Amino acid sequence: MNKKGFIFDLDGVIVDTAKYHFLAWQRLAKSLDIDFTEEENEQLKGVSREKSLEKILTWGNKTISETQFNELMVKKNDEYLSYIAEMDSDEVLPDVPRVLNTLIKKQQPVSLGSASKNARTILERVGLKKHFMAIVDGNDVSKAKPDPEVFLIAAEQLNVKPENCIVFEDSVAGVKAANSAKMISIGIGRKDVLGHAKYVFNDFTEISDDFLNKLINN
Ligand code: B16
Ligand code: MG
Repeated sequence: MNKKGFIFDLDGVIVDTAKYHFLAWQRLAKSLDIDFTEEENEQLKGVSREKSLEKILTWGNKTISETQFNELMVKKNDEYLSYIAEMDSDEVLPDVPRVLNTLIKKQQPVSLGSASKNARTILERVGLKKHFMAIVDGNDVSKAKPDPEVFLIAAEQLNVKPENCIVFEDSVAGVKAANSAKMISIGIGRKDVLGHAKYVFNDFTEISDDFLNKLINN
C-alpha cells in the first residue's frame, strides 16, 4: 500500500482557534492604542507569538523594552488560554474527524505541524490527540513558518520523504513553508488569500474520500 505523510496545521485547520488569537491580539493591541484590520490579521496566522507581537508593534509604530515585550507576550497568552480552557470537541471544524479517520483506516501516517506552543493542550481538550502519530509544534522548532522546519521535522518523524507529504494549512506563511519543503500544499480557506497553494478548499466538507484516495495513490 502507498504511504504518504499527511501533515495538519492546527489553528484554523483542525479547530477555529484563529478567532481566539485574533480576539486576544486585538485586545492587547487596543491597550497599546494600536488598531489592526482583519486583513492585517491574515499576516499573523501561522506566525509565532513573538513574530506576531513584533508585527503589531511595527504596525503601531511602537518601540518597547524587552521586559515589556515579554510581559505582553504573557498577557496575550493568558487571555488566549482562558478561551481555550472552554473548548471541547464541538469546536473541531466540520469533517476533520472524517478525514482523519479515513486516512488512519487507510494506514496513512498523520502528523500535526503547528506553530503553536499550546497545540498539545488544544488537541487534548478537543479529544483528537490520539489520532496523531507525531506532533510537531512551536516547542519543537527554532525557525517559524514560513520556514519549512516544522513540516520537515514532521516528515522525518513520520519517516516519509518531504515530496511524499501533503500539508493542510490555513495561513499564507504555512502554505509558503509547505511549498518550500517541496510538499503538496492544500489551502483551507479563501482562494484569494491562499492562491499559492496547490489546491484550495473552503473547508474539509469539500474534500472527498475520492480526492484523498488520489492523493494517496499519486
Ligand atoms: P501560540 P498554527 C499558530 O498556529 C497560529 O496560527 C498563530 O496565529 C499563532 O500566533 C501561533 O500558532 C503561535 O501560537 O501563541 O499558541 O504559541 O496555525 O501554526 O497551528
Ligand atoms: Mg493555522
